[in-house]
Amino acid sequence: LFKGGRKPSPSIEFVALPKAKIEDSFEAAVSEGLGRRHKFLPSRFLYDARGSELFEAITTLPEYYLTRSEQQILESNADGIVTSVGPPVSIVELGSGSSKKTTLLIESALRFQPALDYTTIDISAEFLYEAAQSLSKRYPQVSITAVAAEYFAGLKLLRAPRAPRLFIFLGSNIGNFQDSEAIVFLTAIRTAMQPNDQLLIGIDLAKSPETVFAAYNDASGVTAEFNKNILARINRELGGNFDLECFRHDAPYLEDLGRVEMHLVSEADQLVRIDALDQTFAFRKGEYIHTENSRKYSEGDFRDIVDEAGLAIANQWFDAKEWFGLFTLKPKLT
Ligand code: AVJ
Repeated sequence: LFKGGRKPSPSIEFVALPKAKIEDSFEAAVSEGLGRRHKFLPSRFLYDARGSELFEAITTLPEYYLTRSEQQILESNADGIVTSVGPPVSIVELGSGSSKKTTLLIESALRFQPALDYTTIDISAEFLYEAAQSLSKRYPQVSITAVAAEYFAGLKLLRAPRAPRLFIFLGSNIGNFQDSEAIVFLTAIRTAMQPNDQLLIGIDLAKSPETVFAAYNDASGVTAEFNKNILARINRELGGNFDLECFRHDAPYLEDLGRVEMHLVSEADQLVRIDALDQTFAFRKGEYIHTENSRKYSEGDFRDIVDEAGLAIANQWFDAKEWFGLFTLKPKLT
């Protein structure tokens, strides 16, 4: 492993699930979700190429503290995180890996070893490919495997690692799941883990409601556009005729449930036709589509979820305001 003085040549390997599979599931999810009494669309469909671009814009908003808080923690602690697993270490990221945060970990690994295997799993193929290309240009020592798939399918495609793995799941992306789903998800990762692997996970913590609310209801309206993009996507891909002006972004912080919900509220009684489904959906004024959950965890809630998934907290780090937490998790000894 990593023997000899020769620098490895840059490499990217792409693994993609058949595109039809992803599109079919969008069609099915829209038909099923809009047919419910409480209309619902799974948040993973927010992230097509346009949605991923809008989310990147969200991460730079003054109100959206999550990304900056997490980055601050990584800037101070990347070496400690990486050396708790290696060297040598390999990295498996759930998410596109385009972020500054990923490069902090990659650069840290490369301070301790001459080369690195880095695998990234992301649903948005276009975004994933761009991210992989630019990473490869910047870090020729990194062998990149880019897997365009949903997380569960992607985890099953992983090959045997050449070094202990640091799985990374940043940005409080886990907060999109209900607690029962989070347990299923973490269990799937634990199942893919070997005893010496660890999972680095970022979670957003419960805090003042005003601070949380502002992060999802930004003054410049980028989050509103991000939310509405799912309707635009239905129009683009499934021949829908949603009038985006007739829906309003709303994102209440439901403190007792410990989460923000993103809603698209119908501004009028209206009918929306979706050609690909050959279906028409009726909306009453004030009725909403629930498009996303964003969990704000108490430390106790998070600990319970981790435990249920057969994992244990190895270490934890916080930003100065203790708004956000980074945790390394390891498989529990059974
Ligand atoms: C990417 C799921 C972490 O919940 O904060 C940002 C998505 N939604 N603004 C979050 C999101 C609205 C984000 N996650």
